[in-house]
Amino acid sequence: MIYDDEKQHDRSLDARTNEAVKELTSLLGESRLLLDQSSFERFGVDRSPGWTARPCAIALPENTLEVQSIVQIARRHSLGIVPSGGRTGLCGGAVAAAGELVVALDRMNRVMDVDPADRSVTVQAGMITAQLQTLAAEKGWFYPVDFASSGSSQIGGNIATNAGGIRVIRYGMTRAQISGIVAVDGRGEILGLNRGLAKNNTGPDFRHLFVGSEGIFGIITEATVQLLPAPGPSKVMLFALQGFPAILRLLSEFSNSLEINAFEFLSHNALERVTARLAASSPVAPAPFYALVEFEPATEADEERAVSIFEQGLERGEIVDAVLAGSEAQARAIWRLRESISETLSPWKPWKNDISVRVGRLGAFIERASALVAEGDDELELVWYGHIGDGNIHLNILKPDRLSAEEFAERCSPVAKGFAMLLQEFGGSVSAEHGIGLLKRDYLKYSRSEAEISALRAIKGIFDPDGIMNPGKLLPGP
Ligand code: S2G
Ligand code: ZN
Repeated sequence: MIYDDEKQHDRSLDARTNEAVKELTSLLGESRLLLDQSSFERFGVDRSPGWTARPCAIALPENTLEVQSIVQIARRHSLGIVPSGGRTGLCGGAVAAAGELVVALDRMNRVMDVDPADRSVTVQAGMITAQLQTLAAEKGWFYPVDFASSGSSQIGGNIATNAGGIRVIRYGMTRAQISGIVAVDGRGEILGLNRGLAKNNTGPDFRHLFVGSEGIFGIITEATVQLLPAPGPSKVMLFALQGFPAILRLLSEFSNSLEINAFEFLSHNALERVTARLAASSPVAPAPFYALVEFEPATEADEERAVSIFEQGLERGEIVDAVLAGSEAQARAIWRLRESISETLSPWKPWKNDISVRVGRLGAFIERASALVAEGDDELELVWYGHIGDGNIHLNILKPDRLSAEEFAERCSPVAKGFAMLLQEFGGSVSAEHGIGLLKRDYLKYSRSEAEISALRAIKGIFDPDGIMNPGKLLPGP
């Protein structure tokens, strides 16, 4: 049974749905099987703009066995399921717009185990990312994955979308932190994947299939997370730079001589909008671009090295200005300028290009991308920012007030298509960290081959033979 995701079935009137709702209510009780419109609006969407929530019901399970029973009931009644975590996604991956059952993990936020022997914790999927960071810190450990929405995103959703964020350059994406996953697949089978083992060579590791699967194979219910020793003190610098060549040279000099935790960049119009919104002032002189570098100096000499990189760049005329945060508070204030970009831009309902190429190809790619933009629509304002240290650029196109959402999408799609073709040429990704969801399905073919996509369909057919898991997401239409 494949949903025709173009049609908006109103499944709430469908007999099968009513039967399923009855069984789900007796399983969960009325307080955990929600049918009211405000719950639909709260649980039936994510942060991507322009979708209308049309679930048939919201289920709030408390453990893996309940999730298994929910999947069995949904399967019996051919009811689509949308797994829902923190609903911070940006590509419609957690949108229920076609009468699906939303399975929200919000009630599943318990710590199941803490194991000092291998410095790991096992938590339910609904644990908020920031809670996990705090739990790690309380034990003197460290959970390194961090991004602007970590205060509301859930670890299950972070795994399902392989969330990245600001520290990927040193610690990798969510994938690198996960040593075990419990999931219920579309057959209703409970899968215990890798079980937290550091070494397990018993064939292909399905844990890695579920990371980044965006709910199309099943629902992640628990995760075993490998934590790190707490890092040493770090330093934060903000550089004002003349252009991309200066940014890339700075990246190369830092990454070849210092332990970098983060290397971010932003364009001048990003900083201007953020400082206006926060009523804050920039700690550096104005310039076309800025780079935020966080590094962990092992010695005094490391800090001196960072300062000399600045001085040499200043002499070459590539660096306009820089500041080395003199306190924790100043470091946080500099980070706030970077982390506030997304929220600052949201009133303009931006078209978000979240793209990546290998770092060594960034220079050539940016040249071609900038030319593409220059040929484009000069009414559309572009804001460049992101994790350039990982080769990941967030290129947001702001919607002019006078354009409707449809007109804006029409004007953006040539640019988005141009980027997708350019990324294909550069072997890059049309979605570096935000995932595919509903929004980017048509661009998948520019980063995944037909052979891969057909294999992905076949694998989905194994874990989800009836196509009830997050129907219409990630995979382009048949
Ligand atoms: C960032 C946050 C999501 C967005 O700020 O790095 O990934 O809105 C983004 O682009
Ligand atoms: Zn990002």
